[in-house]
Amino acid sequence: LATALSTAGFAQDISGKVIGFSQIGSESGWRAAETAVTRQQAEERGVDLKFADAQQKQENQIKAIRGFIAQGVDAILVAPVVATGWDDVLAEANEAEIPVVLLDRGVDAPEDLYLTSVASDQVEEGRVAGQWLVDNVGDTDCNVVELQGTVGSTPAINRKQGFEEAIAGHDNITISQSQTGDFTRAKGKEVMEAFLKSSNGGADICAVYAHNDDMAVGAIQAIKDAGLKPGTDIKVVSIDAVPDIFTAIAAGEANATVELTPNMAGPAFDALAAYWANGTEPEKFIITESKLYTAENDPAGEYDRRKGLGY
Ligand code: GYE
Repeated sequence: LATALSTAGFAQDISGKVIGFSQIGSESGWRAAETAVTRQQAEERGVDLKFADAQQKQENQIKAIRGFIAQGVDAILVAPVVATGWDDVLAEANEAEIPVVLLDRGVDAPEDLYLTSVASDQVEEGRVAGQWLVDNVGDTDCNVVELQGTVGSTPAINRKQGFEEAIAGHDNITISQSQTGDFTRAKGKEVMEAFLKSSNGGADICAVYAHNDDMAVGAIQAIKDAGLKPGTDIKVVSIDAVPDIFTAIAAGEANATVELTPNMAGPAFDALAAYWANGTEPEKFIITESKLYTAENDPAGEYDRRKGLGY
């Protein structure tokens, strides 16, 4: 079978490899799907996946990675919760000659300390979301409230930057309030409630930009509780493309989302397979696609399609 797969142009056989995965936690629907897809990809390839849930804490991730090094795993996948503070533990893996692949978030560390990074272009995601707003508010004045992701994480930093780039030069669009909702539904709702209170009950808010769909779903609930119509009175644009946002889009309660695939492990395993087979160094950054979805893209169909993708 392995030969058949490689002659067909698929990845080389990596069955029997032991690979540690330090996952952040399960703060969002997207992350839960990423975990499910990673397990599925590992199983299909006969990889023995050692899974460690860090419950949102970098110290737990560092501990897990040190544990993987001590066990002598063949490779380590890590979704780094924040960007900084990884140099030492990555150097330890490097020293032990264990390749490390970053999944879905980046780090502020020398590039030679990891084999490759599989992630979306998060600045581009912010730009796509911002451009959607630019294209949909016309010349009217628009105060945007922003729900940021986890403080210090690359998706929060980059999605903010990309959105700001897209609205730059459009003086009618202003970010009036911006705060972290930690990528969770509960926090998104709570912060949105505070935004609504300090914005004339929401009358002064034209749109909410959430760094992920879960926070947008929380915000939608807060907007409804305040007696306003999400999607109409307050536009809602976010990132991830999880099933629940398609339900909201279908109901007219959310306007747009930017998709990133939960299958970051597939390209990671492919890169490791090629590296082990013949020493091929992968690209340092393997970038997945960022696609915009609105009510025009068959939200009900997209919901169904995602339900088959590990969500
Ligand atoms: O968009 C969000 C999650 O790091 C790209 O983390 C990932 C982000 C994703 O919690 O929902």
